[in-house]
Amino acid sequence: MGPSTMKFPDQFIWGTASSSYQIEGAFDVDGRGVSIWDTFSRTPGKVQNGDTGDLACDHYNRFHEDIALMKDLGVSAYRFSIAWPRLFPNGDEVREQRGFDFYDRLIDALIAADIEPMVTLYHWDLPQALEDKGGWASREIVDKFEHYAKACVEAYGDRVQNWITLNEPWCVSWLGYSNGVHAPGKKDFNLAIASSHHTALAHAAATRVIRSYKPDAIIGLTLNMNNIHNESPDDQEVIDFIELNDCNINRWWIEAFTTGEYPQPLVNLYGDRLQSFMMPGDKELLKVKTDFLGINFYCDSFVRSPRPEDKPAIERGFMPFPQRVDDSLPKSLASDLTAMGWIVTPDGLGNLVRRVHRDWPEIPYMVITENGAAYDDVKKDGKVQDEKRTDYLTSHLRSLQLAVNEGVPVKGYFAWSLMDNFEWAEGYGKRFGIVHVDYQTFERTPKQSFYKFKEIIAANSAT
Ligand code: PNW
Repeated sequence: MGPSTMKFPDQFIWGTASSSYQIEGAFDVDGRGVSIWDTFSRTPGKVQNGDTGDLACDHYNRFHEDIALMKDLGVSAYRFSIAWPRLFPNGDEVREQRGFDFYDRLIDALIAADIEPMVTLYHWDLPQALEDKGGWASREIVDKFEHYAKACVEAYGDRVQNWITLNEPWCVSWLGYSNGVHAPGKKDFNLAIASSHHTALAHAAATRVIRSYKPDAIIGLTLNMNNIHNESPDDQEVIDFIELNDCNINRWWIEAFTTGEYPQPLVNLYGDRLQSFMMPGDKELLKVKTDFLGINFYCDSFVRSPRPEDKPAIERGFMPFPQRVDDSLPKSLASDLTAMGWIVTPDGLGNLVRRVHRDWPEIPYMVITENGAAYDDVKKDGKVQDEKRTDYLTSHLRSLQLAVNEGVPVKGYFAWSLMDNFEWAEGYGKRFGIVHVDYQTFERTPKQSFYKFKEIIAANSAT
């Protein structure tokens, strides 16, 4: 069987993924409130080139065209997120009906195109008014999120079966509140610990409220995960460091919803700082039946005996992620980086889903909710020959397919991303799309990787 005829199970879900702030634009349309990314991107020095999501891909006005692209691609599902500030501009209980109506139109158009909507409730665009009250570092957020989740399931639950509560709570907590490279740009270890706890509680609360309104809903949590390799296996410091970071990135939210408890090494490290945010009964609140785990996979990490400049991060129990290019990387990997400076480790995807299945057999199944790569594409004669992205996608799919064939329960794969978009702190300079976007004209041009992905999907679709 050749690479283009990789065989996945007949029911396998093929999709593409996006998020509201990264593609919608229309920042001041139909009563949308201000989000933390509006504020952050307007703060000088926070986003490359001073880019903002004001216009982004203008998906708000062009979603029919984008659905037509997905139709051509042949996907059976689309993962997108709802912008909380469109529905509740001030983060309180005052609804903006025009915001609700937008997602009604989007969902109806997807269903009419026979594309299953998979809704992420939170992909980082928190109403600024809620950040002003402490955001994810304040426990109040849990009730606010539950209220928002309830409004969403009431509005869309008749048509949307698949729900993801939060996208990458690790990034929300550690990039947003500890190292400050993402909105709201805070740099406070304690706030990140608080956010790690409140996002876990919020997942559980939202899951319960969605299920109470829609008992047959399929509800998951999406985490960014990776395999962390030890390049200095004899160094106890490295062994400990990797364990802490595995707890921080991979285990924290999974163990919260499967057991109601956090990994012991981090409970020990955080000590009273964590206990001050915990309340009696939290164990029962954290544990919640979760139908699937969404995994966003970009690359593995490699660690070796730390250099002096890594020490401060290590003392905070926090590893730079994904691993920077430095002398810890095996040479063969360091030579072939994506435009993000990230390494390419296709075997990691198969190994990661094997690990999740082995360590948490109680998780019913996984979905790869993001996987992809940024490269400096060149558009020439109306074409984008993105060889490297094409190789990235096919090699990761091959790795995934081996694991699936061994019986590891993975039910779907969503490429990140349908189109080039606002890549957070990197602005528009980093392109992850399988469709090229011209930010002057908003013209969409499918890249070579789009046609390759289309071929793989077609070869795997029951006829
Ligand atoms: C994910 N990091 O984010 C997000 O879910 C997407 O919105 C994003 O566009 C995509 O990956 C590509 O970056 C991450 O620096 C962003 O550690 C940054 C990091 C990890 C994940």
